Amino acid sequence: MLYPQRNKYRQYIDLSGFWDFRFDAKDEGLTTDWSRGFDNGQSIAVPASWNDQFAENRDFLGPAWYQTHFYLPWEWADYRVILRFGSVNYLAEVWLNGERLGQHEGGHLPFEFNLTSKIKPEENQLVVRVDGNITQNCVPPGGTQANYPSTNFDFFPFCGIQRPVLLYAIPHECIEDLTVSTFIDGVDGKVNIKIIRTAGTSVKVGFTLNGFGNKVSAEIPIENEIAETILNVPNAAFWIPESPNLYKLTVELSRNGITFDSYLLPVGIRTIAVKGDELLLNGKPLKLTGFGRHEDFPVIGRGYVPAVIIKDYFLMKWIGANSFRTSHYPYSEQMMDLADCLGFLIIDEIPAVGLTFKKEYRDHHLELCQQYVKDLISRDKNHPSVIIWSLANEPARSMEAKSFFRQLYDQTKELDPTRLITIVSMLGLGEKAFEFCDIVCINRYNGWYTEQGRIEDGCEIVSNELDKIHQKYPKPLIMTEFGVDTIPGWHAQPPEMFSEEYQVKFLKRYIELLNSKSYVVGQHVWGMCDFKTSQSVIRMGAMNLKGVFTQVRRPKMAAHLLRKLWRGNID
Ligand code: GCB
Repeated sequence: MLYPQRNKYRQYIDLSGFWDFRFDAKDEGLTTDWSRGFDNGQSIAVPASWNDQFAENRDFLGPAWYQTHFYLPWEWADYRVILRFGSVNYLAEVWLNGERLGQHEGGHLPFEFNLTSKIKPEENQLVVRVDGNITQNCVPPGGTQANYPSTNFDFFPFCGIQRPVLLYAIPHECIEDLTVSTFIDGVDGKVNIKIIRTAGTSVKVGFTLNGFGNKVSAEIPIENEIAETILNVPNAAFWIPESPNLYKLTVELSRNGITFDSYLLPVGIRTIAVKGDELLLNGKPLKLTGFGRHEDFPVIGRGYVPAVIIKDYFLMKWIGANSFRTSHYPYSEQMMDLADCLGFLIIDEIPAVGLTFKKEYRDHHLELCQQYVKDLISRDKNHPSVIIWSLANEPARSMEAKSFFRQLYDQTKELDPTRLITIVSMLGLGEKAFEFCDIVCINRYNGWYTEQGRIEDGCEIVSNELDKIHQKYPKPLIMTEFGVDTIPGWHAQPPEMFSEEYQVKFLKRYIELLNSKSYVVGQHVWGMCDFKTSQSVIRMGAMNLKGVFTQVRRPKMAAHLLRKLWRGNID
């Protein structure tokens, strides 16, 4: 799936802004035809979660209705016109001018509708019904814990249209998709490009890779819908976090010397692999420092806010992080683009958090996870920043889990043999999926949920356990979560749970421990920032306070500690 772009042959408009909105507490909208347009709406910002925008209904998860109107730009008359939603959580049903376009299940991934034959030259009305209620049949599953709103995970189930809605135009005959994979041969780079184009008569496709004093081109005729070529880049400038070199790949379709479509893709030449206990980027050992985190900000919820993305990357650079995990769902496409430009490495996770493997839901869960894998790879496959696909966070212990993940793993490998695959588990030795995962990812909270107030005891347990896990699964290991809730400004000496001193001590001891084990190739602190979650007795103010920054991005003492540990004494 290619992201819409603007050039001589392609255009898009962003439908973001204030839309009309109505809660539908009685669920009467479907039977009383709100799909044809509804009255008495209130204004709502799109994109953004609805939960924190109003004084009431924060915990109401739907259904709710959105509507807006738009005109087709007149110069688009001869184009294919597509409507694209970046993310709607959780279930979306869409109508154009009263006609049902379809529905989509699952937040955080894009979906589209072809409007070409449906759109009117005059005003068009777009209506979207969103249901954010998550049952146990959903992925992620809801409704299992005593928290409110009830979930089977620890973040607020924000709902609504959370990322941009775009209307875009492409030529009827066009570049449908591009898949780029890169290899290294000594000092040279090899860029493998697969193109899918609209079926039709023979065309020529031109590939030009430009950058760092190099321009490499190829032109090939294509008869079929799919064609593949390899560009050799002598003395290539490889993509690494310290120098995230991006070449510009231009792909053009032409017939009889006339170009009729073009697409520009940034390309980072890099490889990722594991060998023995090592994680290798371009053949060289790599250690990850960084965070598990959330898309979360006051008022906007899980909505797309460009300024927060910039701020977060700035803070991650400041602190010396080179990586993060998109816990516990795919992040915005703009976040991924910037990671390529700024040199961040990403563990890219599907929204499969808290899987239960209960018999009655398992088949649907697997189907959804397979769809998520397909859609995530289709969306993110061309990002050099993405090095690992994560198929789940903390699945439950179950006899069924291994075969569930084996199927997902095989599907993922087949779709993308160039990246590593993992699941993030709390089961440790008991996680059977580690037998086939490429890399082991573990979350640990000893010294917090267990060994409360006893960091040393917690660390000793973790240390012994890690060695045992590594003996059983001799692969590189990433500690994908470790952290403690910390009230900013709360102090205690000697350190006590919830105090800033306790967070500092906990992170320092864990990092010393992780640094002492050669097979540990990554340390991701949980979490980067405090974030909103459902109400429960263990979540003061309905917040998870394990951030080293507050929700509004102010550093706690621990942020300064991490900066020292990860960047050295720099000032
Ligand atoms: C975990 C989960 C994460 C929670 C965290 C916590 O293991 O993966 O979603 O937020 O623990 O703070 O309890």
